[in-house]
Amino acid sequence: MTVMSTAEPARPANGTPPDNRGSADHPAVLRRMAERTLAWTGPIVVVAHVDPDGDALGSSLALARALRQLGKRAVVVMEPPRYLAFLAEPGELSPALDALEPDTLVYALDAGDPQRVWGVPLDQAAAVFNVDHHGTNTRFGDLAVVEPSKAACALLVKELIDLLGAEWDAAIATPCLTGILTDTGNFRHGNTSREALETAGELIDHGVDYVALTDRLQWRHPRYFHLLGEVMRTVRYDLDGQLVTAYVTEAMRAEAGAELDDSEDFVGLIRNAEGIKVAALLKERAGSVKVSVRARDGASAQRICLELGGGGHVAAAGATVEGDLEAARAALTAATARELARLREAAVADPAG
Ligand SMILES: [Mn+2]
Repeated sequence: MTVMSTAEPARPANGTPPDNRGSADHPAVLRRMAERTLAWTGPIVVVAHVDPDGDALGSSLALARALRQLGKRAVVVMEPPRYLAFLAEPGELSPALDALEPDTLVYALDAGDPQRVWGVPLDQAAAVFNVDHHGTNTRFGDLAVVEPSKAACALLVKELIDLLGAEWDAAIATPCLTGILTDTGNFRHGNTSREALETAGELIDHGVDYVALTDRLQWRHPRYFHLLGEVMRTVRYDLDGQLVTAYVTEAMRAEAGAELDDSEDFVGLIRNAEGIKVAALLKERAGSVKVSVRARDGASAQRICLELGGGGHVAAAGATVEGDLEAARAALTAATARELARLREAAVADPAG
């Protein structure tokens, strides 16, 4: 959901609208991916973006489990946050790899560019297959399927697993549904589609314990709620109440405990502030600030974050800004002001729209 500010030549320049169109040939490319995967005799490594979320982990686990069922040597390389770790079996996830075995196929899921991919030296891969739903994806890899219209990468993985011919069971369907649930905010965000709901229904038919899954996904560490209290104390409104921000300092996180890495939730909470168009959580990290942005009512989190050197979706995006919290908030506020001005101009140009 969020994107590093690492310089990336293939990324659209600041101010250039990202390409949010899908590739018309996506079913054909997915078929080609499935064919090449079924013929692959070497190891297969499944990875996703840094700071993995439910879609990153869920998509990866579902695909790797399907591949192993088909007799492939497949492993997920990932360190998930604490609240998602229950999805993986003990020992199922590999720590970061310094080197790849010869003839390794790497699946990069839910990751917009090679710098976002966590845990493998991509340049050592015999082939890289890129499956993603971020409009800012650079279309890297030997084969790339990028569909920004998909609510979750897990929806593309669902299609891919069908094409691979794996037999669906609860172990594969549960992480796949997790990706859909978490990227749609439990079917509440604007990306919730008929496809997302229908696919969820299909996955539930494969044996997912839906009530247990949604309940478990919302569990948080007892100390999380103390951190939540601290962060909510920092809530501030700017731009005539249209921008709400809150922040997490390194000191707050240190006090709460290093294993408490669940603060991505907080931006979803302040997004519910009445009257706002843009919500942002600023997370202080050594020398930089990670900014998670949510937008509604036609405002684009993606445009704001592209301006800050990041990327993502229209409704949810992120960036990493160099400097301290105040500098990051100033840059965010300026970018948001420009985005709100763009919206007002668009409304004047097309009052009906
Ligand atoms: Mn995703």
